[in-house]
Amino acid sequence: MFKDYLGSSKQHIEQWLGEVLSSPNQEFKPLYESMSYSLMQGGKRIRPILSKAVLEMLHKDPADYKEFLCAMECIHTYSLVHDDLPAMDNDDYRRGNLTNHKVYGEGMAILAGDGLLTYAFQLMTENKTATPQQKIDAIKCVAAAAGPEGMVGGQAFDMLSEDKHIPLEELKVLHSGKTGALFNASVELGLILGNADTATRTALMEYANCLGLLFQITDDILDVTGTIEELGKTPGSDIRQHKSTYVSFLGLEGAKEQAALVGQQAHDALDSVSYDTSILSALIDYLLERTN
Ligand code: GRG
Repeated sequence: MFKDYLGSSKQHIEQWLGEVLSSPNQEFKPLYESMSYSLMQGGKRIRPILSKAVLEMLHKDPADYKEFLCAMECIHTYSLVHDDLPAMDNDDYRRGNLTNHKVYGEGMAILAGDGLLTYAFQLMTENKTATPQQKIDAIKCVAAAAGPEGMVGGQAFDMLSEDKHIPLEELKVLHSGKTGALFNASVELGLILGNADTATRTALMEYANCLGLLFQITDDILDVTGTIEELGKTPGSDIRQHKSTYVSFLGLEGAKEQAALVGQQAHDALDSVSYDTSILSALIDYLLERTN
């Protein structure tokens, strides 16, 4: 069952995360504690699960590439820690727990985020299975997705659009950076490390694009319907109520229809793939039906 697949994948990833993060000495322990607080605090682990599923589809053992999978989750976690800071969203709670800066202070939270981001790149270089060329390609792909061309760019655009209504086309650009880029990189990592052929790459990158968009539309829907489990927030209390979202453009029902349409496009993209895509296909439906 797909639910079991998700559960066991999450378990593997959390075990690998626990293995790779340990303080080299007593003096740095407080920093590692702050990094570990956010890294080991749950979350869906959807980005490394995506890379894992693509590797498995290509008949690779994901354990051989655990540093890359952990790197994706380190980068995602850093983005959440920094996003929660007073200078950004100023959130007190994440995943039902106090945010990093509320527990460790603002300075340490900034450093924990910096530590997670840079450690991700160190980790990828330390993998023993990938070839040097695969490492270069993978690191370039992840750097481009996380940096100013991708997530950081999208976050900056989001910050500058605060309290503004931007057109739908600009909203798509914003999210393709802020959220979509890491989804794309998660899939691309699997393709690079699994030596996928060109046709498979093209199809799966189309799938990844749809999945990132789908994730964002459902995020906007959940923000309104209030099923995102964030203590300290009531549905719609988020800053996004003053901003353009898929729900503000399309209405709740329209956004749900759009999510279903994009989900179908993701399924269509998998049609031409000659490998077993059942897990990737189930992931689309999981994201469509998610409640957190
Ligand atoms: C600070 C550089 C920088 C970037 C922040 C990720 C992000 C950009 C902001 C988070 C705010 C937000 C709610 C974005 C929308 C989508 C998103 C990334 C949600 C959180 O990801 P999930 O649902 O989180 O995968 P879990 O908790 O499951 O890990």
